[in-house]
Amino acid sequence: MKRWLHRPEGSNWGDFGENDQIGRMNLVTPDKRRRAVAEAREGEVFLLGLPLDVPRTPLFGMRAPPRLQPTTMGPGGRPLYDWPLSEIAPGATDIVNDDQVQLTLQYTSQWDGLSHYGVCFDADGDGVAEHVFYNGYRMDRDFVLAADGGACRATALGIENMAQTCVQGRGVLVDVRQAGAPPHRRIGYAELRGAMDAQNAVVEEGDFLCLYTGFADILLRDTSIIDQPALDATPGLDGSDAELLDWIDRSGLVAICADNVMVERIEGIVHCSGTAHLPLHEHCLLKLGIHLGEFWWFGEIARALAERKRAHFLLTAPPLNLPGAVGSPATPIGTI
Ligand code: UVW
Repeated sequence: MKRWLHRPEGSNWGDFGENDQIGRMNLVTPDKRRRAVAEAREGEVFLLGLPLDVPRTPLFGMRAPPRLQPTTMGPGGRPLYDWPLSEIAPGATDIVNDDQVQLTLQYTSQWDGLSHYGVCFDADGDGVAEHVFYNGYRMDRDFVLAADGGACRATALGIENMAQTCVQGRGVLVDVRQAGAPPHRRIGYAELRGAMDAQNAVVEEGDFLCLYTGFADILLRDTSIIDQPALDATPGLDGSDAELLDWIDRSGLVAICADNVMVERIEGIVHCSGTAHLPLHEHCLLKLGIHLGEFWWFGEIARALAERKRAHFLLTAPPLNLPGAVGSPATPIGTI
């Protein structure tokens, strides 16, 4: 079914099929995975995710740390911690703990799914802007939205579509800790290209670009200094740089994963008068179906790759296979 008449300028809607829900992940072919596996030369592994309960920035205060509780059983809601199985199997010696969690899916290391971010755009040409997402999926048709704050879900573009691809490919680490001029540390194409060339980092079709900004290192060291000046001092991609957006399009990269808050830099709350507040989100998630990874951690793998004068590694980073979710925690693994 064709769900749009006009697609946003510069978008690839329809190019992977009218019903496509994984965007650029289509470009991670078996050949690309074999090329990625060849980068696992030593078998050294690195965890590229932060703990899911790491104290984080006050930005997006609605995202709460995980709350763990035991599951319960029976009429009184008896917590199943230190639960002797002799209760159900007389004489048994086993003890069981069983738990559940209230989990904000985008609290720390995470994937933004393609249903996470959309824009107001007149895709059906009736003169009225709809709330649209990648490939023309729409808020009014492709989401269940409970008015009372009850159950919500994406019935298209849910994170389970990404999970089906298994999310394994070649990661390309680019250290941009020194890139971008203060005070705002914006990384446009020139800065990114300079860092890539200096580090022999080559991005080809099907690759996952991993940006090491140093933000997560600060977060792990001392969360009390993660205030606005600290946020300002760490670099982020400049979504207003047309050359950068054009390169992202032409490169064939499938995802951008960063260790900072939003991948891109924003200057607090600004009035945009008819344009997107998050232009890199718009370009990647909405127009091109490029997933964004945020709050990852590259400290150790970056050191190991730099020692070896390498930039490429095998990345394995599936999201939760949670149907209907718009994002997911990530526990990415890098193998060198
Ligand atoms: C928003 O887009 C609001 O958040 P995130 O940085 O998680 O994508």
